[in-house]
Amino acid sequence: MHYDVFNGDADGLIALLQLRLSTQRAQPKDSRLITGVKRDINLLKLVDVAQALSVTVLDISLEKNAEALNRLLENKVEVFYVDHHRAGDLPDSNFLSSIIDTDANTCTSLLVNNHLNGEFVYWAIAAAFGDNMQASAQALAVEVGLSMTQQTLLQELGIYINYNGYGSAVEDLHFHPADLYHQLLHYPDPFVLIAEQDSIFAQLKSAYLADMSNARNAKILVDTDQLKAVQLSDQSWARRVSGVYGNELANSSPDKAHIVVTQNKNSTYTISLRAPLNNKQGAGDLCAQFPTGGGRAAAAGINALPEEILSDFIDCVSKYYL
Ligand SMILES: [Mn+2]
Repeated sequence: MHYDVFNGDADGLIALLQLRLSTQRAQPKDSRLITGVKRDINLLKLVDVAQALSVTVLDISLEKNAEALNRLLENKVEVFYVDHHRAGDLPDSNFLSSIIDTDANTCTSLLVNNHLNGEFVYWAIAAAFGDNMQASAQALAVEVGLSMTQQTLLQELGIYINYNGYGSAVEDLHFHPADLYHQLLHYPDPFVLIAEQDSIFAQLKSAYLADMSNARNAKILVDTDQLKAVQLSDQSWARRVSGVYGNELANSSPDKAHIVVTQNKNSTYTISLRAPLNNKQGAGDLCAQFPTGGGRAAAAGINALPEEILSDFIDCVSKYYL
């Protein structure tokens, strides 16, 4: 049995899409999918070691999955690992092949695009836009000769697929990422999907627009030259839209850090922190100072910040970016 383990956001999902659209032509791969909401990155431990012959792992931190990875390798399971998050020390094993690059301007789908020599470059561009890698996505789009209109369409597609991955549980999502992946497999060319009436693209677009108009009315906690923090309520729409709303805020004020605070049921907050786009550093380290926090230098989060230390966290962030 082969397992495909992927982050349920645009980057993870489209990384797999590119690989399987490609290998579909050469050798159909009958695989078991393991995925979840974007925040759920402890996925590798869900692989059944006794069943697994090989595993492809996409867009989840190797460091956070090191224990499960070592167990697979010890059991002679072949692992192909592609990612751009903190990796820690790479295990030394003949059963591991990996493409790991933690550069702030690359993402897993762009790494897969290189690996496949650009075979599904339009999908890779959509994924890079979805992961909010504007500059890299635009550069690649220009390189392959896309018009501004085409770029904008791929950007929308990436944003909507990425948006679908956000939620505290898969029940919050419009589509389970595995179902979405299966549906998208019918479209080697994303422009065919985009042009279709009542497509997944159209469905995600209208859902996204409705959630975003709710988010624009969110309560503003802090708004200074360095930092803007907003708070969303404890509802499915808020859990879905928090990440992409954070991207929108970041893009509209590139010199500010942004915090989106979402109320949880158990007196904690889910935190999404974005470093200023013009100073992509520190977010991961800031979040890692708090329990259940972590992430990349440019974008990071805390899954359950106790209510009483929200103001400490906000102080910490605003001092850091002074
Ligand atoms: Mn990613």
